[in-house]
Amino acid sequence: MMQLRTFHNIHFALLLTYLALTSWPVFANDQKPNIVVIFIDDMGFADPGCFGNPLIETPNIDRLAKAGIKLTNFYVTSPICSPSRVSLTTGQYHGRWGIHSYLNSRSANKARGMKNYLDASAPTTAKKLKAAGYATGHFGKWHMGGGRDVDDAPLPQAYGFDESLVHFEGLGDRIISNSNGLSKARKLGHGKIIPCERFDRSKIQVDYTIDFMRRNKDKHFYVRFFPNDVHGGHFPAPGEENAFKHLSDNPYDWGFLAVLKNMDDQIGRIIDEIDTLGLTKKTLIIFTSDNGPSDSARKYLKGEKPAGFAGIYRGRKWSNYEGGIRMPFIAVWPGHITPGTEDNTSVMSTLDLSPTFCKIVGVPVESDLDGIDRSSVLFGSPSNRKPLFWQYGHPHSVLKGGRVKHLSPTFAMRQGQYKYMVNPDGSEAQLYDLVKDPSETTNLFDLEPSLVSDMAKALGQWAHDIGYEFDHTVTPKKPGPMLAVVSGNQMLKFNNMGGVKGDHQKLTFAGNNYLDLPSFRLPKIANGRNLQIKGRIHSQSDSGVIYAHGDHQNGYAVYMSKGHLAFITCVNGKNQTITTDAALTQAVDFEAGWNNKGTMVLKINKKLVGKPIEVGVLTVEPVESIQIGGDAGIPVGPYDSPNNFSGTIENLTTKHPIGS
Ligand SMILES: [Ca+2]
Ligand SMILES: [Ca+2]
Repeated sequence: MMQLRTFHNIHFALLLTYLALTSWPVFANDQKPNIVVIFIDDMGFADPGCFGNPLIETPNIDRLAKAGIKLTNFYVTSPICSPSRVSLTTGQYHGRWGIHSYLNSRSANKARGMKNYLDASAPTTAKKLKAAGYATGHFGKWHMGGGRDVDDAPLPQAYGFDESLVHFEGLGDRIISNSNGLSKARKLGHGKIIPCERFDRSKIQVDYTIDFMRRNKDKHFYVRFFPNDVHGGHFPAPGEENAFKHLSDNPYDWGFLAVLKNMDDQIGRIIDEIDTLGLTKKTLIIFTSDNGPSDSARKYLKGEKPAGFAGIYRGRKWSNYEGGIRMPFIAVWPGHITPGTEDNTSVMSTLDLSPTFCKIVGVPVESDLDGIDRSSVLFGSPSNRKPLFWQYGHPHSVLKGGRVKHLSPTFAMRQGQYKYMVNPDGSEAQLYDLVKDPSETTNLFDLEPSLVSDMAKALGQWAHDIGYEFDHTVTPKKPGPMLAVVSGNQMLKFNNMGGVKGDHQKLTFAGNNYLDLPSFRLPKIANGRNLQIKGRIHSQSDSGVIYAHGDHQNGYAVYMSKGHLAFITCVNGKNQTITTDAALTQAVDFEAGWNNKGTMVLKINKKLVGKPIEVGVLTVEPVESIQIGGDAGIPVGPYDSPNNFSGTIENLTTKHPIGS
């Protein structure tokens, strides 16, 4: 990264020098547009009315669609906020900047091998347009560094913005909408802290956006409005959700529709102001979203479903299936972009926005951007694009979709009409024809071996170039039998070894089978993290492992021992065990775990078994993976591997708070 940073510093200096000497405008100076980027937080493909919202229209977003071009093959680079924003901002894959999941606290970022913020030497649209004479502003969610306990992130100004107003996930002037957040923000410093109501955030950000446009109406401006109304939870102004209760029997929809309407109203104020200022024909407006609509395993378990619509697409936020990464996209520029048009074939990415804007404005871009100029697509000439690539998931994050069918492999590639997906160990390889099968239902892996081989090679090369761990020597394999269990608020997918029956609500083990977690999905548990495993077990035999992770050096296991239930933890070769006094005679609820000080507890039917034991904090990660219904490899406890379990485990839930 140091080399990259240095390169950019030098390169940017050269660029500035070059700009001072020359320019090669695509449009004459008086024809260069202002550029307004509206980038929504967690808006699904089918949330805007003009992209198929089944419940309400979004009159102002729909107005943009009527005035411009809609693209239906537009992608972000990640199904989660921070990386998606980094790629939009830089025109480079976020992995080049060490940001693979959402930016969190310092410890959580470190645990996932992530930076705390986007390096200020990164190339940005704002730096280049500012150098070309544009006034630049960013108003809304930032989430490329700063906030929580990160107080040393550069301010938006370091990335080329003259003015900014963000909220808690950023530094500089910011609006904060809860009292706890206010004191934290004040402690963190670096900017003016403005208290506000949650439901007023977008109104205030639009006030700033409008003020910025008014003050800069006689020069060129580049302004970004990044609202986060539709990011869950949804907090409309009191009473506003009542107007939507008749539209849906899903309570989560009510607040969602109310905040969606508010956001649409605020976008309408921006469009109206551009018109009032007489700038409509001089302004390019871009509208899109940073990732698919939110997902939640817990909501589905309760028979509910999260709000927001991905349309026909599979997956939502946290998924590399289309619903997580394919976004609604509109571009408007009267006189240049034909009103009311739609392009259903051209692939475009947020990576392309920076080079596209720069091409239109006539400023050069760095040679190492991943994005390419796609202005011709916006101007009505559909064309093919070179392949796009994605990485999301372990080891940089465990946040995954809320339903089993939303759980995607961690790497993906789109080439033409085909999409190839695979895990870094070659597992779960999938190939889809997105033209014939946009919902990704039919895996063509067996039918197109040479295409799989070519795409696997290209994807492996890309992963290598970015620096991801990826075994590109391994032969890809299509998914074998798998079962998912609930881990935190997500589902975690295990290989089903030997035909375990049931699903995450009730698993039935026959004494000769078990679930095995692919090792690339292993959560981190060492260095003072809480752990909780709970569920309801009905054992059919006196012995058998319910849950095991690691071995007798470092690991833990819950197992049946002579009819008793035992919980063992091994730390650096020393172990402690808690065992029930009596043998189990019927189904019981159990909970085993330890806290961040290394104190372990076992509960049966919510009552403590014996006393908590100080076992100490694991200082190294267990070497072996997790199994449910057995213990593969070297056993954790005093039994022979694999010691398969016989019986049922209901509602098994694990919590590995790994700072995802
Ligand atoms: Ca987001
Ligand atoms: Ca083991």
